[in-house]
Amino acid sequence: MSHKDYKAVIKPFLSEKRYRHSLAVAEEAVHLAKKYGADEEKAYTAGILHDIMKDMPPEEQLKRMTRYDIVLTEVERSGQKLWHAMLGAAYVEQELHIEDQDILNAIRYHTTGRAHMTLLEKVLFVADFTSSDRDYPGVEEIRKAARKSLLAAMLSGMTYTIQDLAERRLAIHPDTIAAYNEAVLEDR
Ligand code: DGI
Ligand code: FE
Ligand code: FE
Ligand code: FE
Repeated sequence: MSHKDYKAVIKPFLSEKRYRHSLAVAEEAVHLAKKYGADEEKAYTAGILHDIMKDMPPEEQLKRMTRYDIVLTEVERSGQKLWHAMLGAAYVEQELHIEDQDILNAIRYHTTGRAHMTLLEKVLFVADFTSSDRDYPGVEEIRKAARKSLLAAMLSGMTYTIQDLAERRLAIHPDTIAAYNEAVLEDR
């Protein structure tokens, strides 16, 4: 599919803001792919599609997950923000017939991260934190880290996320913890 085709595919699913975010993440993912040696075309595809299910009402997300035989753990059920990544990967595979496992995993794990992430998975994970539309407190620090290394940016992003989740008394997904632990130990 051409870049124009991908834009047309995601457009009807997303709010204007989320559509712009998706374009910005795709652009940032290509930038990081160039810098760190990942496949630029795959980075674009993963970036543009990563939030395709994000604006769907939660009940419809649940309904669609049943269709793709996605079974949620207790932590996943409690974390509505986790659903669009799992569902997005299934949708992209089943309906858009994207077969590249690395692209599917990058989408699947873009919210939590996980242990042993591939370069492409890391690129999307960091691009989602540092894209030009982001303006949360601390974004500049993560952008600065991303200029140095993907590991530094991931650590900085995951620290922010885990701290925020704990303060809000939300459950932290095992994949989030595994990604964090691996990164801290690698950073020593
Ligand atoms: O979809 P985006 O907003 O672009 O970004 P995202 O897919 O990274 O989602 C971020 C949200 O996901 C944020 O509200 C925190 C939440 N999140 C990330 N990791 C976890 C989590 N929520 C729970 N409950 N557990 C996690 O481990
Ligand atoms: Fe997302
Ligand atoms: Fe993210
Ligand atoms: Fe996103």
